[in-house]
Amino acid sequence: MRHDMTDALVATLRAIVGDQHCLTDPELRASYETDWTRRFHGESLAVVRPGSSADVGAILRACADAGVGVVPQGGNTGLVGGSVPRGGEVVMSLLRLDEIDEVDRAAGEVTVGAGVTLARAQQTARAAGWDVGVDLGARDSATIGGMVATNAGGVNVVRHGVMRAQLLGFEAVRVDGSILRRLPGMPKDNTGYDLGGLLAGSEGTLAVITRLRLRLVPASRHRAVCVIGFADAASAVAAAAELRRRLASVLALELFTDAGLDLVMRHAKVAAPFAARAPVYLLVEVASDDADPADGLFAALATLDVEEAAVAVATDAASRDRLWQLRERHTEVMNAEGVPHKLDVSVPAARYAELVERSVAAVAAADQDARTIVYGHVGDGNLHVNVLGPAPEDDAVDSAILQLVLELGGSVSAEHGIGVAKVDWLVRDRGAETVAAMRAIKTAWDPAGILNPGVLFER
Ligand code: FAD
Ligand code: 2HG
Ligand code: ZN
Repeated sequence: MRHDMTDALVATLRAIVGDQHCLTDPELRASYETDWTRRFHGESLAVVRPGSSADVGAILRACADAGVGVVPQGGNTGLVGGSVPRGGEVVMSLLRLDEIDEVDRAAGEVTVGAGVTLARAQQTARAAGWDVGVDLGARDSATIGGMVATNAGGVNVVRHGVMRAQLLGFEAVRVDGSILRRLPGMPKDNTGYDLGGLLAGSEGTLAVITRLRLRLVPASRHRAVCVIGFADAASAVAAAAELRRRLASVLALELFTDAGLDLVMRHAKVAAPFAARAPVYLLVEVASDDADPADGLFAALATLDVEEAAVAVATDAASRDRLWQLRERHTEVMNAEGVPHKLDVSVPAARYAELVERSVAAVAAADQDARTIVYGHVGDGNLHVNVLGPAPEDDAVDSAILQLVLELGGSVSAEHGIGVAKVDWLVRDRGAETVAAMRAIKTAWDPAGILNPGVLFER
């Protein structure tokens, strides 16, 4: 594009948001242009920070008129490269849309701006005796808008479902500047197409989400966490299924391996759960309001074939947090080891243990020098295969894992989305007819391809 045209666009953007919220200096743009893993990077024309839905509409209209792409961005904690520019787009940071309404205590609902972080939404909900149904390790930075845009999952899906299931209303701005608003928040509201449900998981390709109405879940007064060591993945998966069947109080079922534990202990300086080491670990959290869920957990553990020396149970908040760190800090320590290739996948429950075992072998066959660490949300069939070693642009190991997942009847994206990382795999996973139907939706909402070009679909 000609310089005078981009200059004119930047001048218009400055007039909309003010100079301090239109960043063109490369140093000021830098943190918006590289993703959390450092695997994805691109330069933007400018970073704009709208302060209202009207600003969002004006920015979208200006960019559409100039034919310049827009990359919506929340906390920039996404792990598939969808929140950073590919080259020459305008990054629209939604962090200033950070208003939170009072919790509607009667309904157990709250309306929040798209830029509100999960941690702030949790604090607000908890102060009113409620909680947010989705929780994840990036809570201090991830925004509710980004979490809806990716249809985030996290650690409590086994009990409360994914982000789409928390959504009772939304406000979003289309590329022509028009505002869609439906915020009253009624659990039963079958009035035409579920456009909020469609925006959940749309990864910034259909509209910019500006406000959200969330259903809240009751806050649980009593909690207990335990970590159990197993000889192999199959035993851990079988125990997870049994605990889920026996205990209505199950809130989280997570899996990690000794290789991951080793890295967490080394980098994060967290102690092992117990003296004996095991190849595979299961973390279980139970929570309830009316009775102490630890009693039920102990009774259920007694029926499992586990060794006492390989079980750690925590009931007070500090010890529970220590056990959680063993699982939650995996993502951070992968980054400390290098620039990881992250494959977020899911398979039917019956194939999960096989995926754990075979993914390590599949990576070794594709690259004998690569290191593979797996962990994930076993209660949801969701595994995170992290590979260290290959260069960021070398995707041989990515292909090996995703091919295996398809063979096992799984999905190439469980909770992080397609982003730019898995664009080539969308059609292999969903088939040409389904992707054509998706493209028809994209074309109807964004005919000129302004919103997040290169994400979900090839440009
Ligand atoms: P961003 O990274 O800024 O954006 C993500 C995508 O959403 C991009 O495509 C972007 O264009 C789009 N987008 C953002 N805001 C908007 C908006 N307002 N309107 C339209 N589109 C928008 N994810 C999980 O699902 N489960 C986990 O357990 C989990 N744990 C994590 C732990 C760590 C330590 C880290 C770093 C990440 C983790 N993630 C997890 C991934 C990430 O936190 C989620 O994908 C989260 O939903 C991204 O939110 P964000 O605000 O950072 O979005
Ligand atoms: C998690 O479950 C996140 O910890 C991040 O989804 C996964 O680090 C990853 O690959
Ligand atoms: Zn996860």
